[in-house]
Amino acid sequence: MKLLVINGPNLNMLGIREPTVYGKQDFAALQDYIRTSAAELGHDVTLFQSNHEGEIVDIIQAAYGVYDGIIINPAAYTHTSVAILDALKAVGLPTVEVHLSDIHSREEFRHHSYVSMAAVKTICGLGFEGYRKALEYFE
Ligand code: CA2
Repeated sequence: MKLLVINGPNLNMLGIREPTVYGKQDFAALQDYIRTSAAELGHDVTLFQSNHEGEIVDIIQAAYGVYDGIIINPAAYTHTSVAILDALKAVGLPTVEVHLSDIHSREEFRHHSYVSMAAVKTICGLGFEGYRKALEYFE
C-alpha cells in the first residue's frame, strides 16, 4: 500500500536527550527502521517530519486521493491540535497513531489525544517497533 508517515515536532531531536523515555537511537535511525520495515512488508512509504502544525495540516490535506493510509506520531500536537484532528477527519484516510512512549503512564497532560478520535488504532510504548506494528495494520 502507499502510505504516508508523518512525524511531528521535536522527533527530529531523538537520541539527543531523554534516552530513558525515547531511546538512544536518533531520528535518522528511526527513518531507516521505518523504510526497512515498509520494504519488508511490501509497502511504498513517504516519510515527512515537521515542527509546524500548519505544515502537518497541509501534508494531510495533500494526501487525499494520493495515499491509502496515514501513520502519524503527532508528538506534542497529539495533546493540543484540533486542526490536525480536523484535517484527518476531512481526508478520511485510515490513520494509525503511534507514540514511542506510553503516553498514559506519563504526565496527565499527555493522557488525552485529539488525534485518537480520528485514528483506527493507537499504538504507544513500543518504541520504534510501534511504527512496524502500524505498517502491519495496513497489510
Ligand atoms: O511518545 C511519543 O512518541 C510522543 O509523541 C513524543 C513527543 C511527546 O510530546 C508526546 O507526548 C509523546 C515528543 C517528541 C520528541 O521529544 C523529544 C524530547 C527530548 C529529546 C528528544 C525528543
